Amino acid sequence: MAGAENSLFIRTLQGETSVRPPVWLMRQAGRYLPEYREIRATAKNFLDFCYTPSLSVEATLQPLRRYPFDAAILFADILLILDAMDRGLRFETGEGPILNPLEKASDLEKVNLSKVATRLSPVMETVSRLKQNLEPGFPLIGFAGSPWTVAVYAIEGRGGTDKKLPKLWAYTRPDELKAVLDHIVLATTEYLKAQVEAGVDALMLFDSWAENLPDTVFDWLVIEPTKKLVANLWAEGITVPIIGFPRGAGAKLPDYVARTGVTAVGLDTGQVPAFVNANLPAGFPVQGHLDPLTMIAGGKAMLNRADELIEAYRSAERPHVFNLGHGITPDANPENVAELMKHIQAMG
Ligand code: 1CP
Repeated sequence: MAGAENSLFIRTLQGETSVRPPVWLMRQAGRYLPEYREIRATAKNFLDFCYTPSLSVEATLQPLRRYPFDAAILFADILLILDAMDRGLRFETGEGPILNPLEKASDLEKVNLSKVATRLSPVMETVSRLKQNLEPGFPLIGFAGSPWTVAVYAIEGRGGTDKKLPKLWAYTRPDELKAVLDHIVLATTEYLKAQVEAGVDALMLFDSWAENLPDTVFDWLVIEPTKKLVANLWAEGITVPIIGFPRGAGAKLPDYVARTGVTAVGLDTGQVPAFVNANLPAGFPVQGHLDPLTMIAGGKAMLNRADELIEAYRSAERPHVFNLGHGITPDANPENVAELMKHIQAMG
């Protein structure tokens, strides 16, 4: 770790509590900021944007110029790993991501895993440039999609779906799906290892599609592959904190925390503080979970719920990284972000 051990963000992930929680927001770089839309318009498409380090560095830094966030997140996307695995990823305007739908696990076998990090080298270049640009000791978060969420995109071949196809694979072709997940675990290990070598101070695993799964399949679709990924990273000597974000895990959260080995857990908008405090081990760090829509609404809806969340974890002496319960939306009001930050900064 490049000197970020003493930052409020990393200390909180390591189990310390503080007067005010550290803050960053999921998707803090992106479309709600006019300066992002401006530089985004200079790139041919979103993939080119992600693979151009000067643009990705600038997108990462933009929100930090406006707001006193306590961490930066690498500007990239969870789907880049599928580009490195030759799934024909493209982003078409107004349509979101499109890929060549995966038909069988062996479609991934031709991928040379040792080349994944080489294919994604522009991302690592962005990381090293960021470490030169950020204040010494300012934490930078690297990330990847969790294996199940990446598999959902690979199998569906597009975004915004109900996960019908990959869930049917779970019921009718479980061995095939397990093989897909294993491939993704290996590729993601290479990718995250390269991000840490390039200088990120913490890792986040986005399991955006962990919601609405029966508990029996949640176990082998979400928990097991995440556990394997975390174990692989440890085996590579990686010691940076790992935040798991099983969005929509609900009552399955304690099991996820007990078995995956993640350092901290991201909570979604619908998670319940009293449930979290009663069911996660004492002192286990959490991150979240203000409704992103309050960043449109602003005012009391935003500030009162922020206070409630902060107080709920403070009174339980639970380390808490303040964040949203999901990504900030493109129609969020940047003035509301400023007001929220002012409010939390005033706590100490
Ligand atoms: O043209 C554009 O500007 C594209 C919009 C966009 C942006 C700004 C996409 C396409 N990705 C991103 C950046 C991004 N994505 C970041 C870095 C920015 C930051 O956090 O500050 C990160 C961490 C992600 C992660 C990501 N991508 C997730 C996990 C988090 C979540 O929101 O659940 C997911 C599911 C994606 C997939 C994705 N990428 C982009 C889109 C439109 C989508 C969603 C597709 C769908 O509807 O399923």
